Amino acid sequence: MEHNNVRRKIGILGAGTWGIALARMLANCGHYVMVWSALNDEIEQLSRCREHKNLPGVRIPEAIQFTNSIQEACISRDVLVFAVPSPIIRSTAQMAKPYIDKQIIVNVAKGIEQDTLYTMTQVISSEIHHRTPLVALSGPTHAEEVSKDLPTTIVAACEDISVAEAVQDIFMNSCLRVYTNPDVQGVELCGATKNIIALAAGIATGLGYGDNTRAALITRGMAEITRLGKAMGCYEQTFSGLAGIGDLIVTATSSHSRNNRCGELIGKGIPVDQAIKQIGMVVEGVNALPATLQLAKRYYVTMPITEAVNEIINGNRNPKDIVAEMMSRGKRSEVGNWVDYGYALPSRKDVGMKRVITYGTYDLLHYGHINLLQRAKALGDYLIVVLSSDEFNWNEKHKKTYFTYEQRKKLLESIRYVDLVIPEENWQQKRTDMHEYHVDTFVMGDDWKGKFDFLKEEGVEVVYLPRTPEISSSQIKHDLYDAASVAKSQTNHDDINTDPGK
Ligand code: C2G
Repeated sequence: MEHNNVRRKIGILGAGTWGIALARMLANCGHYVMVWSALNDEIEQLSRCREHKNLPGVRIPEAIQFTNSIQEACISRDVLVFAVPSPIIRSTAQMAKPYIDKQIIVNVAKGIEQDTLYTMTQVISSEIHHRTPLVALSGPTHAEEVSKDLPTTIVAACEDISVAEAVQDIFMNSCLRVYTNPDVQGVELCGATKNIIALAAGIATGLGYGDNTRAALITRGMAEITRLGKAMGCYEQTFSGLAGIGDLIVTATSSHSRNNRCGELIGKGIPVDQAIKQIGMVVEGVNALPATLQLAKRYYVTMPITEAVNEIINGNRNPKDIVAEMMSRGKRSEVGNWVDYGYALPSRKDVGMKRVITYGTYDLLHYGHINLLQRAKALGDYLIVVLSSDEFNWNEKHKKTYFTYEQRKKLLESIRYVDLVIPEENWQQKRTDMHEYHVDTFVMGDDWKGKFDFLKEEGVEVVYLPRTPEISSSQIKHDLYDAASVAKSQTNHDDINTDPGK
């Protein structure tokens, strides 16, 4: 196997299929590789037989050392690769912590921790507090094919490009092409959530559906993962890259994929726990469901395929019923905001794009406002904010805003959820606004609950969303005033104390 002449000492934590496939590749590149597992029998068997049960016919190089001592696997290594299943990443990091100092830490486990909602590098970092940023290594990489040296690509994601490039140098060879990416969170989010879509694809196959359905699930599945990633601040390009659509394609279309195979068994009517048992290996898509749904809720993102898989995995719904329900969902535009593409649609009824409107002063913009705007946008495809003019605020609301209308407008237009900002000049304009802007849904915080129900007569949905209780523009002004008063009295006090006349 051709590679550059970098020789490194590498510890692989985890002797599963992927850990062994990586160990074999790295050893064949001349690196010094030691593999650790907590399972003594597994270590003994691998060391003696030099073959992994899930990689039949693949010879494990004699040069690879095996150990059940995590200290031996970590000490004096240049690189440590976390290759254990996602549920034991945290405990493995706790065991390795005493023996970690300058090693580059690479994570290849794919998952999101429930409750903390941490990605795997975040879980490891929360345990070891490493000085060097961690690397997520993820992409369309079936271990079975890597172990046969079939051409493969992968992404080394790290916030520090020099560390990502160091890992690129170590792992790259004539069979594995490594790309770098600074978007660690996006790469790891893809790695975890694509397994859920692969479960869905397998379920569809098990139900007897064909390639069309699988292609639809892959495409719309990637769309919902991308929506979540963008809401979390990830790079959109990551999702159309190797770790995103690349890994989803390979996982959702291949018999190598445990998630795909497990889904197929479930689609054929085998109970979930029996299907997982029959696969005999960790089905990461099942592990990723709770955390992904928690993330979707936190970021107010709809993920219909993920929600459907969750319903099936938790045995609440029959797969066939769910597919029928998904096929009869409300009409949608695939691209969301046609207006962004230069289209001014005369009516929303024809194309199913939902237009949402909300009103407010939005002075001293704060996260309570952002929460409202984020949730309002999640109710449709296009969000119009009708912003109180300076005159309307002064004459009608008796508010003197800190920022002018133009300044407040500029702030709102910079928010990704906001598509259009127009002036609110009087209380009466709402009825005509509903028609002039082809509104489907009117949204306000629930401090206005009931006040605008009359707009239902204009054919729009009226939604009141819970306010963010602890923050308001007036609270900010109040707190700042108090702080200024305390500072002023402190200065006066100091002046008195240092007054030479005293
Ligand atoms: N909001 C919120 N949570 C907060 C503060 C505000 O959800 N902590 C919501 C409000 O309920 C409102 C929007 O953010 O839906 C804008 O709030 P304001 O700027 O205070 O708007 P307001 O002065 O209520 O003007 O015609 C309607 C008026 O223009 C609304």
